[in-house]
Amino acid sequence: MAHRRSVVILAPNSFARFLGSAVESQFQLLLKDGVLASLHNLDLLLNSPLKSPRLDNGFKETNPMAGYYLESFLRLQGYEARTVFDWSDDSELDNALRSEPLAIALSTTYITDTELLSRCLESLRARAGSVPIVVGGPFIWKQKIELTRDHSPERRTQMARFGVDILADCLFGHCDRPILQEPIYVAHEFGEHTLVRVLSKLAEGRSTTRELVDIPNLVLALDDGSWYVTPSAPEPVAIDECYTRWDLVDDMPAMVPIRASVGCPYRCRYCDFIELHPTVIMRSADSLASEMELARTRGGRFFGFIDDNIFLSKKRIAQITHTLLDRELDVIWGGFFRVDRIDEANIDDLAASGCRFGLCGIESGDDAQLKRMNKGCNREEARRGIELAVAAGMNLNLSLLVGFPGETDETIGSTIEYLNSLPTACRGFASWLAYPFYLLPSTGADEPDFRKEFRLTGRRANWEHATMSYADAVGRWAPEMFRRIVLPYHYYAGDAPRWWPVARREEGFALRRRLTEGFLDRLPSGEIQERFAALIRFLAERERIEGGVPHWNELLAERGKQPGERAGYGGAFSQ
Ligand code: B12
Ligand code: SF4
Repeated sequence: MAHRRSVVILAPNSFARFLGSAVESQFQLLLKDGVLASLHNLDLLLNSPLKSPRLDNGFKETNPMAGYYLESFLRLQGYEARTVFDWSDDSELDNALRSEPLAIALSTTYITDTELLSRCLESLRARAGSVPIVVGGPFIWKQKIELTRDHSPERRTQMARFGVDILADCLFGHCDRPILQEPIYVAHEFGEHTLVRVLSKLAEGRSTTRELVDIPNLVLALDDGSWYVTPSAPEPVAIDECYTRWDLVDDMPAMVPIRASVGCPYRCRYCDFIELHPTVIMRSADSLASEMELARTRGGRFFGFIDDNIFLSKKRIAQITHTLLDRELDVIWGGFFRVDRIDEANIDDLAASGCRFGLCGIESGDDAQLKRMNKGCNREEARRGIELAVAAGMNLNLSLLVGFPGETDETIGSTIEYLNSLPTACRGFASWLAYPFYLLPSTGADEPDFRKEFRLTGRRANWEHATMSYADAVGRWAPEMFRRIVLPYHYYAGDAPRWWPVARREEGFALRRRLTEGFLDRLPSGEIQERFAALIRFLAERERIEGGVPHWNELLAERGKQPGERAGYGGAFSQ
């Protein structure tokens, strides 16, 4: 008999158990257990007095905010909610299931396609017996957007000309897999209030499609394999009041996720963030400060903003930084932002308010490409922001979009030349990451007129246009860029220890790069060892290696998991 008020939220921080590693991480050197070989981690392994120091695995293991938010939200509604973030094996899930939950709420914040969803559901069902599974979050919301926008016969015929089978591409198109037809899908921009309505029905023992159809915002499978979409209705979400109640969650994360706004006013052609939250809503300064103060009472000081773009305008930057400074919150923060919004007038406030890292979509160093992407800035505007930010001590991850329509060897050449002209010897540093273009439904690039102009066919990781294909972008151009760009490849949040002098950091990057290239070039083990030893001698305190440098395969993962060998799955796209 299920416990009537218990709910398990499954909000995984990684799907490595189903997917392996992503294509954009093909140049990242790995330690033995798959953890990133950041300089910070190597330094800890070599020099820490602890036997097993806690290593940092960067953003890939960042618990999604949805897990914390939904846990506190359901607790406020009187449920005994408990979130499972770590799904690297089933132990945490099995523990949570001992509460005999009324339902499992699976979050799709990081679930990006139907194949991954079905693998998750199969694995979950095997552990959960007959407990109802409710699935919600951005992937499900996107499927409904596609269904309502794309599924007219005219649109289907039109898209078929570009090699896109709309029905096969969408979860709510043709679906013949029973496992995908099982769950109760909540399809809404938010969805938490709909979830509560579903839970109260389940608590009354009512779980059939017929018994749920009067709840809005659901998509339910019918016996004949088709889908029943219940009417859409707004949810009473007001972002000033609806924030994570940090006093109600079990565990505080090292980096506290927080939201200052939803939506983005820009219209970059490759981006589908904007489709998720079509209206920009900004949170008030008071509300933001209240949440931060609450998190501070539980020891949270390091905040990761989850906004699509924190820097909505220069006025907004001023509002956020002044709030943090006036309230003397003494925090460290960062997140996705448009670096071209940084200028001489706001950089001092940004640094003083604790802004220390940015995930910045640069996309390209070629102005014609930026124009085709409708990026809304040129390369010199971005350069100014980057230079100011790194000089002020911020670490930036500049992500590139490789292979967007119009891309040629010349445009890639401009990007390489641009990145190589950025400053390196500053207090903060910029690293870069290559995302192959991933053609998403509901983006400007998916539109027929744009497709015609660039002879663009296919979707997701199966595209081709007049001058490039996905396979070229991943197999040829990304490695070429890695070899020619001098900035460090992005090794995630805390790559080099912050207290290192600049020269030491740069030398560490150069030595690790040589080692990475050794793997890419498939050098014999002896030569790998030479490069590894040079890095270790540089990093380790002398007394720690008096007995000699260990063999590379004592510290690093086997060759098959290193750059040049790892097969990656097609990931999403740059910001
Ligand atoms: C911030 C962010 C990140 C940050 C997270 C930092 C942090 N501190 O948490 C970082 C940089 C780590 C990141 C990484 C990635 N991200 Co990201 N990211 C986002 C972003 C901008 C916000 C996510 C967020 O936390 N929102 C706030 C929470 C509260 O909202 P939410 O998750 O949508 O949940 C709400 C509802 O959806 C609902 N809900 C959620 N789950 C459930 C479940 C049920 C049952 C119900 C009823 C409701 C419900 O309740 C919540 C409150 O309303 C979104 C874009 C966006 N605007 O959503 C992309 C997004 C989630 N990312 C995306 C992707 C693809 C990735 C990467 C795979 C990219 C890559 N190739 O590396 C990685 C994956 C990382 C991993 N661990 O596997 C995609 C996912 C696409 C999808 N699901 O279809 C998104 C949606 C962007 C996009 N393309 O549209 N990301
Ligand atoms: S890429 Fe960033 S700036 Fe451009 S529309 Fe998307 S969220 Fe906004």
